[in-house]
This record gives sequence, C-alpha cells and structure tokens, in this order.
Amino acid sequence: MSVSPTPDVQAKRESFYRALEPHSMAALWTRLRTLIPSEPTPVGVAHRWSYELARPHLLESAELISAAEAERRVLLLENPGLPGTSRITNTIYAGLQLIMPGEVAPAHRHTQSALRFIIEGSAAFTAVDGEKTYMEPGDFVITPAWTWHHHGHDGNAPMVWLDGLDIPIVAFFNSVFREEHEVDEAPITRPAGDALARYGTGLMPVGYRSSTLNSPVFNYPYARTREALYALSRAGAPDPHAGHLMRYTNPVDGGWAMPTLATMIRMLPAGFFTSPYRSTDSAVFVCVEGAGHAVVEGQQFDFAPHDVVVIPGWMKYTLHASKDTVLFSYSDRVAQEKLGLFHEQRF
Ligand code: GTQ
Repeated sequence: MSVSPTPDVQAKRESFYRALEPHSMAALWTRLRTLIPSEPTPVGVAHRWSYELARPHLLESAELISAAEAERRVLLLENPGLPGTSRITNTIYAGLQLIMPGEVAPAHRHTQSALRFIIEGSAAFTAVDGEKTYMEPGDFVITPAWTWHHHGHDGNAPMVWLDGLDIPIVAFFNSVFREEHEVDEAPITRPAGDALARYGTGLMPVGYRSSTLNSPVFNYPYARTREALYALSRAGAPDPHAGHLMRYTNPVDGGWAMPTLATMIRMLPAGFFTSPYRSTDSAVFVCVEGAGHAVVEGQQFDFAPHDVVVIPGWMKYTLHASKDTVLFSYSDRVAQEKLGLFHEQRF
C-alpha cells in the first residue's frame, strides 16, 4: 500500500536525498522500480538492413581504403535505436566485411569471439590458429577468443561476410585485450580441412581433450547444413514457433559452438508462418535463401537473401516464408543460459 507524503515530509525527503549525493549514496526506494522492473524492456529497435542497399556502399569502401590499411574493412550495422554505440543489440555487434582479390586483412587477436556468416563470393579464406579455411556462401565460421586470425583472398571477385562479435559483452566485463601479430600472415601449421576431418564428421581422435570453450570445428560448411535442414523438413512437421530449427553444436560436449554467442539455422517451408514467440535473448537473423517477412511487435520487416534483421530481446515476433526459406541467426542466448537468465514465451 502506498500513501502520499504530506508536502512537509516530501520536502524533508528531497533535502535528505540531496544531502546523500556528496557522499556517493542514494536511497534505493527512489529507484527500486527502475532497477528491478517487472519484465524486460526491449533495448534498441527491430530493424532490417537490405543487402541490395548496403552492397554498393560496401563496394565503394574498397575504392577508399585497402583491407591492410583498414585492418578490417567493415561497415558495422548499428541499431537505429542505439546511435553511436556500434551495437546491433545491447549485447552484440554485427558488421559486413569486404575483402577484395589479393588483399590481406592482417593477423591480430583479441578476447572477443567472432563468427563469420558468408554472404557472397568464394576463394577467400580465414586463417585461425594456424589453419586456413576457404569460405563459401552460407558457411558458418568461428574465430575463438584470443586466437590469431587473418583473412586473405585468392579469387577474383569481391567476398563479403557478416561478422558477429560479442564486443558489448566483453566490454561490459572490461576484459578486452588486443594484440597485432608481428607478421601480416600468421604461420600456417596444419592443412586446410584438418579440424573438420578430426572433429566434424561424427568422429573424434581417441584421447582428445579440449582445452577451449569453443568447438574445435571452426567451419560448418553450408552444403552439409543445407542437406540436413532439407532432410529434416521432408521428415516431419515444423515446430509451430520456430520452423525446422537446428543449433550449431560443439562436438566435444554437444553444447553450443561458441561460449557467448548462440548460433542457429532454420528452414521455413513455403507458406509457413510461425506462432508468436519472444525470448530474453536479442537475435540477429540473416536470410540465406528464400524470402518472407518478420512481424515484430506489429511492425513488418521484409527479407530477401542476404538481408539482415535484428530482433531485440523480449519483442514478440512471427516469421513468414513466401518460399522455402533458410534463416541463420545468432544471439546472446548462451551467455544468458550460463547465468541462468534465459527465458522464453510461446503464444
Ligand atoms: O575480422 O577480426 O567486424 O577484429 C570487428 C573486429 C571483424 C575481424 C570485425 C574484428 C574483426
């Protein structure tokens, strides 16, 4: 029960609050409802980036700066509701990275984890911790925290991928470290495909003990993923809230592939629409193939291949597919699950 104070009491309280300020103290009861609201208030807004619109800007950037000079030639996707923050959501970063034939984005390492989701082109590679992997559209590639990595391009057309990083999460904990390698291209110590052969075929070297929180597989090729999704879609009905939804796993323990970012991919059959759903994780979606739209809190966002849609946590949404559609997504769900904070609601 709340009773309103008399003007006299209120004036005394106000002067009490002011007297606390110089001592770096404050009365909790003036802030309690803001500090501990009854449910999450979505941070930032839902938004769609059209690849058709972004692409010319990305290509123009190559006329202005090399990958070497930029270190990473990336147009970051910033949530329109969070201007100046370099964030696509409160907790995650996204950017479109371009590498041109013959270029090298020099080797560095940092405590942020990165994922790449390949948008267009072929014959570019990323080298992670001594192993190169050549990337194809739809591939999901991991750069674990603190591993040396550089990118290169042996082909003859622009190559673009979406970068997803846990930059705001690592910044929140103020645990950022970065280092440049002494050479642009860090030494290659294993043949391309080594990790996939050792850990990515349902087999595992006997006696293997993982020393990291990341999956030892660092390229999940789309050819395999797509085959699995379509086989799944032929075998049974889609989940009403998610479609045919799969998550990328770490083969060592069956957990998520990365320690902070949850990565998933789903197939939505032509004509399918999901029932309303919301969850506390904030997610970034990439349309891989097909077409459709998301309706987020009543607002519609159309998507075509390569478009990116962001849905902040706790916004209610549905997904509609006008053709057979594949959507990749990543979110802060892993971090939330580890802290016991992940919550979802199906309508
Ligand atoms: O490719 O290493 O979009 O370090 C942002 C920071 C990409 C990368 C980004 C990075 C990278």
